[in-house]
Amino acid sequence: APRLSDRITMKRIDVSQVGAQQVSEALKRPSQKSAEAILGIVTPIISDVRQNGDKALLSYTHKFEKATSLTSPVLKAPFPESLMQLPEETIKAIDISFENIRKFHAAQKEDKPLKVETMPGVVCSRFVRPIERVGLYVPGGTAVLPSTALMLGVPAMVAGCQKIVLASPPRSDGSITPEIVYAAHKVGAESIVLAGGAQAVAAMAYGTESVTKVDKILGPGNQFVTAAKMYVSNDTNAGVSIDMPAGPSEVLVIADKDANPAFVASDLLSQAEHGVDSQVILIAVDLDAKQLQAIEDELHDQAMALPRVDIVRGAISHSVTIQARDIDEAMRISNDYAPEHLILQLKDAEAVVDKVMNAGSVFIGQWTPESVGDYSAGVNHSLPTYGYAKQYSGVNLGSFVKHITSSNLTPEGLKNVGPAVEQLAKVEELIAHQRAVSIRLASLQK
Ligand code: HSO
Ligand code: ZN
Repeated sequence: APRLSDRITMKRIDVSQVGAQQVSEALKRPSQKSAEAILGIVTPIISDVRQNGDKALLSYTHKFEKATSLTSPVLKAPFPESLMQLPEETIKAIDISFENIRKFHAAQKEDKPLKVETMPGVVCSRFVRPIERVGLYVPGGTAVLPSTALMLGVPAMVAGCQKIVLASPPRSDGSITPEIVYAAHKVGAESIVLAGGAQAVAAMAYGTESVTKVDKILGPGNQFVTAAKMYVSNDTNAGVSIDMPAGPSEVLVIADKDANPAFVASDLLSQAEHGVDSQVILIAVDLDAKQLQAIEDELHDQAMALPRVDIVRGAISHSVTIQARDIDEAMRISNDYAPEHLILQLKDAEAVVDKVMNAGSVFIGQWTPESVGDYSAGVNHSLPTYGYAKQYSGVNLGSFVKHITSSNLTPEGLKNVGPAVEQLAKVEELIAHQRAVSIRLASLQK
């Protein structure tokens, strides 16, 4: 166990002194429990909720959340005013954040369908429709996260999803944080499922007597929630999809000589305080020993003053400072790591954005801490972790819609494209396909 006085410091690696192998070794994410072990735990819970509905769901909430007084697992809208009593400043903060998130996600709307005439008389188009019912998982655990309710709920509202179901584990007295109820109210959620973990995911995937079955489940969560989301999305009986695989949160800060050591340290710590499994990476571009020391001193001093210093210690123990020679080297390492959050504390940060290939969300320049994006700037904070920024986008308006395509041909269009279809159908020996064209072309000949 760490002593209170133990220095909070990240290990250092100098790229010019070690091989590429060692750099990537140092950037390994903290390993996760094996998928099978977790699945072994969540599978019986999922089956139980699927078979026994509300009764099973409630019993898990009694057991895991200790909320033994809870008698109904669902709160239906309209939510009573008494459940969203909040200080004026909190309401104001939620309202401002709500509005910025709404603006940014509304701007992601495609205002008119895409339409292309691929050949004369052959018109292809693509249009958007909202996913009808969505389930938004808002984690409980060591911190209450009303911001996550906004990050998931606002785009669902903007997309026009008809049923927004929010799930979050209740407190041990069976109640739900008023901030979350207020956020649910603002986004027009139809209900709040008072449950967490695999049981909440199962309830939304299959539906119960009182929980609405949804078409897609989104939101971060611990390994049990993630495993349950993976499980139900693979079960064709559920007919449900998910946003993305989720792992512990992480940040990568790239700082040069221009960066303010106190700012850099504060950004590293705001990620480190999320959880002992969080990872924070600093890439120091051409900093000398004195500058590195200044950041490390700040990190220690600021960390010691934090209420969550014990969590910070855990996170920092598997975090690292990498000394790079120049921006290009730093960006190569960053793109390879594919951070959930990338903070550029660089002299000309904006010019470096072009070099970003893999990242969930980028924070540009010294006046842009990650916290602004976590809460209020307007960008989404539900982002790909664990290297999945290589192939996934963060939650956005597109996460709540599907695209439908259509084709529309005139007789001329069928004459133009028909022969190609007939020939390919012949090659595939699918004669009904061929006939569907030839029968029409023949009728045009008459
Ligand atoms: N940084 C977290 C989001 C969050 N921060 C919520 C504060 N509250 C993961 O992106
Ligand atoms: Zn955060």
